[in-house]
Amino acid sequence: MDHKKGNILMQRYELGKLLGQGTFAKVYHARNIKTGKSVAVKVIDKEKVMQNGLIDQIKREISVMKLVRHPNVVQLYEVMASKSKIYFAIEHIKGGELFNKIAKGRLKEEAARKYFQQLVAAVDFCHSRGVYHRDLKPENLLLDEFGNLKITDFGLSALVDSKRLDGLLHTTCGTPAYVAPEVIHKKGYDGEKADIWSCGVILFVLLAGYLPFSDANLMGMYKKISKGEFKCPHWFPPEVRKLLSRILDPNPTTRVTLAKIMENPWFQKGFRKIETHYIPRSVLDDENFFKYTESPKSSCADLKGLEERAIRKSSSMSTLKPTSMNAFDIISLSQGFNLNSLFEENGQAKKPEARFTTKQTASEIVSKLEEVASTEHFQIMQTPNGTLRMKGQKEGRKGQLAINAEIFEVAPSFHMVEMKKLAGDTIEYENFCDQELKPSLKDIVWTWHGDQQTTETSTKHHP
Ligand code: ISQ
Repeated sequence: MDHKKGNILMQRYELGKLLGQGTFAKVYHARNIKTGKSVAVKVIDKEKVMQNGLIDQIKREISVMKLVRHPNVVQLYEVMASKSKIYFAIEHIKGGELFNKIAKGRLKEEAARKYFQQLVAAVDFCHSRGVYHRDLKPENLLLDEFGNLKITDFGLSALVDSKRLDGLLHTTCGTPAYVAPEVIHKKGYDGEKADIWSCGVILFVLLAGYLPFSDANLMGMYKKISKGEFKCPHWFPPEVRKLLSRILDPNPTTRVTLAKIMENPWFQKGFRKIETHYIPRSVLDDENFFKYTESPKSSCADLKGLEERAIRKSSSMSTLKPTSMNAFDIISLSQGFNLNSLFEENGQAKKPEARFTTKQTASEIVSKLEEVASTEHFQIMQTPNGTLRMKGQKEGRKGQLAINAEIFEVAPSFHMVEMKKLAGDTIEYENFCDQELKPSLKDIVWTWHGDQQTTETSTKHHP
């Protein structure tokens, strides 16, 4: 195994015992050599991922885990890759699976409520970020040393799900007991409603010590799930029975929402909403951006100095703040750790957005973009979420071209600018980028990323 040479991974982590094993991944305990900190390292076989057409799902896991930082969600610290493997360094959770607790018997009402509150709060947070788990079950719920719940396997579970649920063929991979009826019926489902259903099954299991939908055979179980046919044991309090009947509603459109669950008096008892301290990149896309100008603390010593920073100054557009990048973002984007070879479809790499790195300050970048916009007859404006929007004045084949430019701070004197087409014709956009934008920006660009030809040309100028 190339990753276990002398048990040292990437000269950074000393690999220890196997913590768990799934179809596509193994999870090891590991120790950061420099800091001594424990992490869990998830090792994914690239070959297997390729063969099974799971590239998109791995990409999803990366982007999903990047978006969610919540005290009840296992955090992804960094991603590494070798020729044949992808490695995720993940927050190490010491208390084991919640599943092991239930295996010893049902929980007391107070304990069940606490886990349910943490589960619902974390799922609600993820949903507010547009992230759905789709495979919530006790095996994916870990406990930390303080007895707090941590949800693991965001994204990866989604891929296992979609593979599993093609009929009854893949049931050996896991149980459908936590899966919503509309997911089983493959009707095309709402991830939010499906997760709510799974939370209901989990609540039942915590309080009962057994599953709400079970049968001697799988078909029987599916039938019960489809009808929402379950019986509460005599010790379930009436409020819980009522709540469960609203959650385990087989009709996703009438199923209760998370907001309503959180308003429920049984749920509310002793519930303290946790303030989230980590500011994921996605938060910068809404009005909350303006609330977060302080550097949030890093939870991982490795990431010190690379964790999110915000800068506040920009000359021409006074409120524009570049989005900060964390170590994970940098690693994902840097050439040395480039996962692009993994992200190929039918041997053809997908064309990513245009990105360039620059040693200019944010205000210099903005000034340059303003200058380019004016010479190329583009209108330029700053959006409320802190990005720049360039809008062509000419009517193209598919309307006016609109481009978004987001500035990320890598280090105080090093920025990355990500350009994305928002509207208009793709060919016109690409022509504009190649023929106008790139030549106009050549004075400030250190290197272009994501476009092989231009990258090669500009790397010649690297210092
Ligand atoms: C973190 N800590 C312990 C075990 C784990 C298993 C899977 C994913 C993350 C983990």
